[in-house]
Amino acid sequence: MPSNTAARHNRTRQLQQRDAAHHLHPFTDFQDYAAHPGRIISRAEGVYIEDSDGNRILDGMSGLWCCNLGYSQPRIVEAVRQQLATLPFYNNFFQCANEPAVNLAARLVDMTPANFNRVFFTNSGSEANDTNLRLVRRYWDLLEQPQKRIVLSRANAYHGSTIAAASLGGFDFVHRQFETLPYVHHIAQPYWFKEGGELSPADFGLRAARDLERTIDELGEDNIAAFIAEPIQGAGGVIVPPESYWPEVHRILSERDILFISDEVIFGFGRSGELFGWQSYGTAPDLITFAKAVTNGFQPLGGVLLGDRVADVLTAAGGEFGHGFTYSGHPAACAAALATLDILEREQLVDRVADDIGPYLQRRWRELAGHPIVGETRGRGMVAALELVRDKQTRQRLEDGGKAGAVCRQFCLDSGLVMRAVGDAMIIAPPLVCSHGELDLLIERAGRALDLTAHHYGI
Ligand code: PXG
Repeated sequence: MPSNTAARHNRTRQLQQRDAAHHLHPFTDFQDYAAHPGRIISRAEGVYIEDSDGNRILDGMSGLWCCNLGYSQPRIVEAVRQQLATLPFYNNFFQCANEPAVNLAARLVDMTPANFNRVFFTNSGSEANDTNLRLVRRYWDLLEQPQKRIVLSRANAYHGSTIAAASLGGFDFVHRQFETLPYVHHIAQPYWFKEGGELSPADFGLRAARDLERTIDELGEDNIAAFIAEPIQGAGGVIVPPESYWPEVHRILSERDILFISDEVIFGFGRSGELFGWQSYGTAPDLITFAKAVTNGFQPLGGVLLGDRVADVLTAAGGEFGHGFTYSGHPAACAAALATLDILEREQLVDRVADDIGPYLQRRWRELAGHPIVGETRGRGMVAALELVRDKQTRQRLEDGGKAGAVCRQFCLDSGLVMRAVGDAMIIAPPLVCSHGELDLLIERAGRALDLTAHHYGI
């Protein structure tokens, strides 16, 4: 082993030991992590990450669904640098504002459909969803309908990790670890492959949508404040709903006086081929949650875009809105967002997803459906998923307990690809700037990982 390589390995081992000894990681089994130390990511370039041992890995997950423009964006870096040199921080409380926050608010409003004219900034998607609950509650109080308190969400949703956002989320194992908010109720999710049984996708989509109607009727429209949903569930496994689902939800909501929150933390800023995912499905949200790709993941920033229906009530009323964060509208984060949106627009990346790279990914991804252990492929724009099975007809899994996903994920990494496993669903959300050649490589490496997984299970 050459000595610089040996030195690098030593350094990696040192970091791994320190990491295991002192650093508690999100959504991680602490006991398991101590026994199986993580990979230290040291650098990134284009659509590749590089670990401390020098392995270059194609990042099929855009960081964590956020580096939509890839890792090499010097204009964003320069915008942040300049902002830190000019005004590294000032708050937006007590009759103050800073220039990047003002400009970003106006910019977001300009980009969004005409009935969205106000923004509230946070540092993350979780805080943005907490903010949504505060906005919704205040809205109904100001309209003197204080009995409208229940918020509906869906099983297997992900809306973040604060107490409020995790209550909105629909992961049972998470709910068992804390006391959830009593006024959040969950309805069915539109996950046809897992729960559709003998129903056609179209019939199952209608059934899942009508669980919303049934629940509203059961709990009483007068008691329900809002419904929150992701256009396509992301962390839940890229659950692309059957085409029948959203039109039916839209009908149900439009016949009732209930606010609709579209959680666009993953789909906002182009991933579906529209600026927001709800635009791909023709729904009409009153509130939009955003985060992640708004800064290309380079700075923490999230927020809520308020439709006029809510904003007009809140801004017409007197009385302080008792909510906000030290870093709401942080100048460096807002500067990063402004630079990100410049690139998104200048390079017409939303159109590129709709017309070129999105269709290309979907076409190539569907080729994997022919693989012996793939039960379904699905996707839209720049997200896609496949289901690992032993038997395509019966949808029998390779192994009980959703463990095959983790096996396949390891083979992906060994093949130089970051692909995420959600149980036995393998999911990708590559950068919107990927070339055709980079997507070809992604498909080739995913195919290799599938071959190795099949071999592992004796198929
Ligand atoms: N809403 C949605 C739809 C999300 O996907 C959040 C809210 C929370 O955002 P913050 O910025 O507070 O993390 C998210 C975050 C995964 C994974 O494993 C997904 C997210 C976060 C961490 C892991 O796919 N999404």
